[in-house]
Amino acid sequence: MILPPDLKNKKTAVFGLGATGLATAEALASAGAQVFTWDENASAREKAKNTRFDPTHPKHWPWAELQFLVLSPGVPLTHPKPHAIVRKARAAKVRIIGDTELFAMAVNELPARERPQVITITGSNGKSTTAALIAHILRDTGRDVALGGNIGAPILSLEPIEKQRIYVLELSSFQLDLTDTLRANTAILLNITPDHLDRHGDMNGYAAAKERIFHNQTSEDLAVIGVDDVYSQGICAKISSVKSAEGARDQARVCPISVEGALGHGVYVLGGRLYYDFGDKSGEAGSVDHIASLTGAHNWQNIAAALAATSAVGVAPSVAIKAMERFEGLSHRMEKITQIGDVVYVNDSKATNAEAAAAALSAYDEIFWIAGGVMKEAGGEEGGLDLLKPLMDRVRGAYLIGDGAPAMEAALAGLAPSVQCGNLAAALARASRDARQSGLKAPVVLLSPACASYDQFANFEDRGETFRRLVLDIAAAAEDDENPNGAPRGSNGAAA
Ligand code: UMA
Ligand code: ADP
Repeated sequence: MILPPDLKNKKTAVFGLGATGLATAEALASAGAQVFTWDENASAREKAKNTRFDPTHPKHWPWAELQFLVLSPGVPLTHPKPHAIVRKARAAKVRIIGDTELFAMAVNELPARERPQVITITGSNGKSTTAALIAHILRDTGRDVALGGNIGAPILSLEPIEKQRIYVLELSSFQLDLTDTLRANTAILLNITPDHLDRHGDMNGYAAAKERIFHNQTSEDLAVIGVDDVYSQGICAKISSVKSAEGARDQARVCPISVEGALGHGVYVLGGRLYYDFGDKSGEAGSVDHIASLTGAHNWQNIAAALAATSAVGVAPSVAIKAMERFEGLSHRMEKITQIGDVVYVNDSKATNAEAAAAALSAYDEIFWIAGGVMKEAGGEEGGLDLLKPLMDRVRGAYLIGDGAPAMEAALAGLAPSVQCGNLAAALARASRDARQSGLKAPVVLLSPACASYDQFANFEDRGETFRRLVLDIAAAAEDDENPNGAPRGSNGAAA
């Protein structure tokens, strides 16, 4: 656990008792604070009842004495409108922070020589993959690493702060909005494409939240910035120009990354090969198009960022590439579940927006595509479907589910054969049958929804796990068909 600075006998409040809130309440109490908690959901409150965090309605909190209010990232800070608790805290002049800020306070109070290295990662897509990849490379090369943040483990639940430990933190735009003093030794912005616009108002608000990842950096620090989209390019240009215009100003070194063209300075991928130029050293790190867990050009962006970040803590590029070859990948991101006959089944449930689904659709040629759910606002056409239209020549069938199915079917009319299937089980059954009967050489049944999951599932993990279970049922049934008498099988899986 990471303890915030001493809070003995201080009063604090935590709103939201999910993963973040519970870990925060523990950490605050361990730092000596009295903690007032609340959650709007009765079952979340029930879980905390009769513990030392027994929830108290905010109307009974000692607002005049609160040091701060720790807000969970899922609670609206500004849009669609500030949550009532936010308005109440502002009226009472109580500082609103997130768990990331408590981590920052804990690091900032240490003398410079005792501070650990902090690597932060944000972006619309690729954050978890990049964070996990960096943690993997660093562990593979013998470093002590703590990985957490939006990827799942709440920041304050990580291993205590030690100088030699490297903290690799995935940060969402929600978490960035709730920290003011975090300084990353290396901060990474991968990309900015439409997502979470309901929470940030518009693209400018969303990009401004992402840009916060570079706040408080100094000339000793590194800003790694993807330059393949206009919003990230703008941020890169802004940070770089401050540096050149006001040479003396304390500003991070900038390392641009691209998978769309060569760069004079930075890290880029061309034709599946990774190149770097850090000023003091440059060269080719090696080929990256053979790493099975990092398929698709979008993953090259994650690879480039990981190379820049790990180089900054002394890992040689060629060593980093070798370590990447041993990366196993994350579940629900273009994860191959199995192959039945010629048909490959891929779980990309984490593709909750159009950009992520476009990345997956670009990676295969004969696709039986399962998509749909809750469409995201995309600052233009609903759900960002315009982006997907040029990829429909790869789609042999679109099997649509959930709330977004009618709109998706209308948008895809004439571009790909599509059918509304209602739920995932029905969509998978049809996609699987069509793929098997297609006679194509390498058909792929791909779950890459381009939508959020909460109309039919608890979250993207639940959707991905349901897909996995259903696919494995199909595999078992196929095996029974092949081997109806249950004859024993050899150790290689072939019928004995
Ligand atoms: N709650 C309220 N009122 C509200 C909103 C929420 O009372 O208006 C309560 C809920 O009833 C619930 C709790 O707050 O009990 C949930 O809090 P939360 O939504 O902030 O979720 P946590 O469980 O704390 O998880 C958060 C991140 N969730 C969000 O940002 C929505 C997790 O990222 C993260 O892994 C975790 O902290 C640890 O850092 C998830 C996510 O969906 C994976 N992130 C978004 C994304 O990746 O797109 C940003
Ligand atoms: P995040 O944590 O930002 O949501 P993930 O690494 O979990 O990112 O990947 C989410 C989805 O985006 C997956 O469907 C994955 O295939 C796709 N994806 C991963 N990296 C990128 C990238 N750099 N650009 C676009 N899409 C990506």
